[in-house]
Amino acid sequence: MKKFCFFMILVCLSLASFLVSAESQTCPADLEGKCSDSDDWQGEFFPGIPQIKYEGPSSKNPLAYRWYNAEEEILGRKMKDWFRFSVAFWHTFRGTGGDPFGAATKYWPWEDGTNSVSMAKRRMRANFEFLKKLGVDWWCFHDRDIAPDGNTLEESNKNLDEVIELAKELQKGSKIRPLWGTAQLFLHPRYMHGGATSSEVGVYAYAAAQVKKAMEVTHYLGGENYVFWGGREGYQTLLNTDMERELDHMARFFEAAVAYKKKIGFNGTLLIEPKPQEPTKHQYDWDAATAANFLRKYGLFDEFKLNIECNHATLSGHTCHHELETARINGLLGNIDANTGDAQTGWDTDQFLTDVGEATMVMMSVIKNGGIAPGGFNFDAKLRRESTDVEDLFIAHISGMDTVARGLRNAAKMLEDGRLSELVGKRYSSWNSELGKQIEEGKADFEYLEKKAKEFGEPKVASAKQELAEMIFQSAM
Ligand code: XUL
Ligand code: CO
Repeated sequence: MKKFCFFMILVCLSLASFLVSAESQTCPADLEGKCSDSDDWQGEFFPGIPQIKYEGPSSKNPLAYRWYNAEEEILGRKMKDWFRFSVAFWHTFRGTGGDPFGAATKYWPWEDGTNSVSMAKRRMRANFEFLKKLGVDWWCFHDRDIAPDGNTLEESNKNLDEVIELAKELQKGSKIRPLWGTAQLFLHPRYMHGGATSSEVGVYAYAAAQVKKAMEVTHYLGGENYVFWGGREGYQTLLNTDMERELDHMARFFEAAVAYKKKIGFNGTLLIEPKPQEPTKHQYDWDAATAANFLRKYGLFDEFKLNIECNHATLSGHTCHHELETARINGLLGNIDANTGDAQTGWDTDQFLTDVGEATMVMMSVIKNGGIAPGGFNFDAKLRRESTDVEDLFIAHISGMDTVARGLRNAAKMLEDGRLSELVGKRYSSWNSELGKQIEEGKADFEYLEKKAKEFGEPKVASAKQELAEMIFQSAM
């Protein structure tokens, strides 16, 4: 009986997968499978979608920008240069809508249900059409998103080379380049204990070989940055972990990456992307301050910057604004993975940023930083599981771009208005005194301060004016 039940489950599962693959097609839906014989189909992937244009705030067209006007100058710089928007290949072209409880919900018409090299090439063509229609010049990738893993390192590299050659050809005559590339060191079971921090030396070597290749191809495509996100660089329990040794290994790994970057003449910025946990219980690049301390300890401070992701910020108990400011005041703000989390959900939901207040604070940091080039705004964000139309991919990016564009306009308005910086200046005005100057210049020891305290008597303490600060902030929205 048990055997029969198991057999029936198998039958049902294969029937279900047949139904699923019967739904997927190999070229756009409106061609009704006419291009299904071609391995490397080269038609239009988004036939119903026009070039996305700026139509202004009153437009009701979901396939138009309301706030993002690429060529318009804000604070002396074109909007497109403030943002340097990028599409994340892994979410937009590899996201399936699957979650730990449910199967994939997205069956893009160009997918044939395989992870073949020809499918990878078709996706790459779709990526370039998507970027062009959106008017975005950058995209980001992991090595294994864009090309299938092989049985050996050599085979994986060969697959990658084939897809990279196509990307090189497709970017000809356009400004499209990778904003950054990275190596996927978290999906394959070999990385279950980490890559650079694995307890197995062979895994460390394999991870190094993978990063070496990913850096080479990023450089070959004219990529501007290279990212390290250590999703499995951390621990599940300290009882079985030599944390000091693992952190030393991670530093050696980064040193080798710096040396190799210089050797191949890659001038892109190396970026560490902090995240506190998920998938690992504790990740070593917990937040911006932890990553900065790591870089300082190991003498790597001048070789790296940080890629701040807003949803990672909230997972570490901070706001995105806090993480951006921590990176900025340490001279480490290099790139933004522009997304947001869900206040009720509590994990890395990677949603498109749609909160104008949050976006305004993000842009306050970016303006103070003088921009983030050669970094940019990478939409490390995905459609919700229930959004399944091809046009949703466009709508989501347009909405995310418009949100930060509104943020930029608001932040600029606030700067020109001047009341907020006046409030902050006033709050610290006691520090403009002679004593304040002496302290800030390191010329006031404890004995001198005690003398001053006695001289002044009980100090006056002024209001922090938090509500007024919020009122001014609101009036710029
Ligand atoms: C995971 C995450 C990654 C990195 C690149 O949370 O953000 O996709 O951005 O590896
Ligand atoms: Co990210």
